[in-house]
Amino acid sequence: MLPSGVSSFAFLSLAAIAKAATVSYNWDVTWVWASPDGFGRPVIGINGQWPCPKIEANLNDTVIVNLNNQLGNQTSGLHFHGINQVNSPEMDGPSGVTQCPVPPGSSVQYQFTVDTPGTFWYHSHNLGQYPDGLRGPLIVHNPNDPYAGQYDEEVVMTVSDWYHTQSLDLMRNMLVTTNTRFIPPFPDAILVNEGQNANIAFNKSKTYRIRLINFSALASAMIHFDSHTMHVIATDAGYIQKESSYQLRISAAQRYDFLLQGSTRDNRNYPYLFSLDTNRDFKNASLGVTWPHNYTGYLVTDSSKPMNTIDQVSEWKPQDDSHFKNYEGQGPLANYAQLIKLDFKFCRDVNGYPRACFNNLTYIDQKVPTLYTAATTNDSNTNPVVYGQVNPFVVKYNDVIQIVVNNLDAASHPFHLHGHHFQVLDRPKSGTGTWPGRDTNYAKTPVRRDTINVNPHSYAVLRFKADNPGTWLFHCHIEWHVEMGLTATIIEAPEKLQGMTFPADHIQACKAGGIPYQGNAAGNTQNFTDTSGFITVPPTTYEGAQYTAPANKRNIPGWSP
Ligand SMILES: *[C@@H]1O[C@H](CO)[C@@H](O)[C@H](O)[C@H]1NC(C)=O
Ligand SMILES: *[C@@H]1O[C@H](CO)[C@@H](O)[C@H](O)[C@H]1NC(C)=O
Ligand SMILES: *[C@@H]1O[C@H](CO)[C@@H](O)[C@H](O)[C@H]1NC(C)=O
Ligand SMILES: *[C@@H]1O[C@H](CO)[C@@H](O)[C@H](O)[C@H]1NC(C)=O
Ligand SMILES: *[C@@H]1O[C@H](CO)[C@@H](O)[C@H](O)[C@H]1NC(C)=O
Ligand SMILES: *[C@@H]1O[C@H](CO)[C@@H](O)[C@H](O)[C@H]1NC(C)=O
Ligand SMILES: *[C@@H]1O[C@H](CO)[C@@H](O)[C@H](O)[C@H]1NC(C)=O
Ligand SMILES: *[C@@H]1O[C@H](CO)[C@@H](O)[C@H](O)[C@H]1NC(C)=O
Ligand SMILES: *[C@@H]1O[C@H](CO)[C@@H](O)[C@H](O)[C@H]1NC(C)=O
Ligand SMILES: [Cu+2]
Repeated sequence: MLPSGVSSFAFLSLAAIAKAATVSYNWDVTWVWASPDGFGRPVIGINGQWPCPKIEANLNDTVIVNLNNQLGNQTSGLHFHGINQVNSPEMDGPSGVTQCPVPPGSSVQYQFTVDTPGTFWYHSHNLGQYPDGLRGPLIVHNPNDPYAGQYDEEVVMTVSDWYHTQSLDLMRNMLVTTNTRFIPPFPDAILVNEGQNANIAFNKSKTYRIRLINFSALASAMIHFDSHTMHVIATDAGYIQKESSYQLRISAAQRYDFLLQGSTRDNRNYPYLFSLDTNRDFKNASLGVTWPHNYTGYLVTDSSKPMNTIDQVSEWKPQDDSHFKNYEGQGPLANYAQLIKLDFKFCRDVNGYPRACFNNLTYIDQKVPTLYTAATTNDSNTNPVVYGQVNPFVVKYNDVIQIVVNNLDAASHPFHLHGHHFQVLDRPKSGTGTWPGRDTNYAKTPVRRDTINVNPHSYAVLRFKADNPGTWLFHCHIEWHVEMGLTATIIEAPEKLQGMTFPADHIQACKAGGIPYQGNAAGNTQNFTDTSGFITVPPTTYEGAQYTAPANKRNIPGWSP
């Protein structure tokens, strides 16, 4: 995309006069050997390379990704995190929701318009696959950026937890009846820019726009730059009124755009510190708070000078991101028509396996992808029964919806909504208890995000307008909790989804995997409310929460059910 040697600034200026274009990527999903922290292991890459490439486009461009699954022994797929897929809900990507998992040897094309500028990412939304490496940045440049002129260059930084064991094995070890305390896998390392050598060439007479993305499966990161204040300008992909932060905490899947202004005080190389937060609640000292994985990188102003000072903070006290203000000064969406209250806690299924529940129900993947059910069940598609136990909530077109998440757990969890950037009306501190049921004292100019960290024993109040027909997941973005079923599905404006059609290659992926793509959750095309054949108990063997290999596919090389 961006030829090397051309600065991002030049790219932006050109973009201002360019008209909407199509950017295309031809990607084979492949196994690659990599050792980002010195420990070698197979990772999932693209076209034989890892880290995965960046997608880069201008506002209103069309992005096309031709995906061919060359893994040989696992299904795949891609989700474009934060892209709302207006008029293209079938391109959202989660397996079992908006498409069938792509079997080895099959291809699908993703095509969508990028109608919101900002910092996004893409990742597999199939099996517990992205912690194995299938993830990358997705940047949408804005020719009319309100902060243009306030920075000279752009830098994309990613941070993530990292595991030495492949996800499938981690998942199988986690989903056992003896895991009575719902313990997730703990990371072996922290990666910055998919490695551990992420110094930034820093010209102290310039200002940099840092686009920070958290690729984590579990951990959040704390961030601090020695002697430099972060001037935050966007959260996820929502512009905010510029605010100075000394420390930030970025949860899995969140993004921050901030400006770092060079300091001309001296010619030091300045360290910065990322600390992985694997604590249940870092604010609660009685829980034994530790910071086992740190990364120190440098803003390098002069590479001949030493890089040996370690950045340290006496205490992590990150800025409260729920107090940021949206750029336009918009108030909360008024007069909400529907309240979706989600009480989250861990739970066990009838076989004693560890699960996560909303309102005492865990998400159970069905036979037919939810969007395909919405499209093919005539006007029964407004009846939540036809979707099975995917925790469906049917909402009406153009209604304002309020989601309340009560986190009854002792750890914080980052919740993500597909298809929308919601307003964060309230997100009180840990230990506050459940939502009191009153709509008072909300943010006056609420921040817009697509992922919000909900504090332990506390809650969050979110609003969005149901103006984007589709089937959109609302889930915890800790990948291990997704696989435990911490997911609900918003069935948005189903009356507008009736009869919608799907690209032939997407249907072909279903056929190749032996998966039904019409009718209710069990594929019944005659009697939509007949629930026989629905999956009502989570599987007891882990073959990927989103995919059960049909019997006739189990002999593909390397597949070990
Ligand atoms: C992008 O598309 C929207 C909606 O069609 C339009 O209002 C806007 O001006 C476009 N922006 C650019 C930079 O092309
Ligand atoms: C740093 O930026 C200034 C202002 O743009 C420029 O004059 C100078 O040459 C740059 N220094 C280096 C080492 O690139
Ligand atoms: C990324 O998000 C995860 C999950 O919330 C968190 O544990 C981790 O610390 C974050 N990483 C960074 C560098 O903020
Ligand atoms: C990581 O950094 C934090 C904050 O400076 C510090 O408290 C902690 O001891 C460090 N951890 C390790 C393993 O060095
Ligand atoms: C979940 O189950 C508990 C215990 O059986 C019950 O007290 C609670 O009301 C249930 N919650 C919902 C939302 O149904
Ligand atoms: C801190 O953790 C302890 C032990 O789990 C718990 O009893 C207490 O309520 C927590 N405090 C807050 C403010 O959440
Ligand atoms: C669904 O609608 C189609 C088109 O109107 C019709 O042919 C079909 O019989 C209907 N199916 C059921 C089960 O009602
Ligand atoms: C559809 O299935 C439901 C549930 O099994 C049953 O009650 C109903 O009678 C069936 N409708 C028809 C038309 O067969
Ligand atoms: C799939 O193949 C890769 C690369 O050979 C291997 O590392 C991985 O363990 C295999 N996975 C399964 C489930 O067989
Ligand atoms: Cu979670």
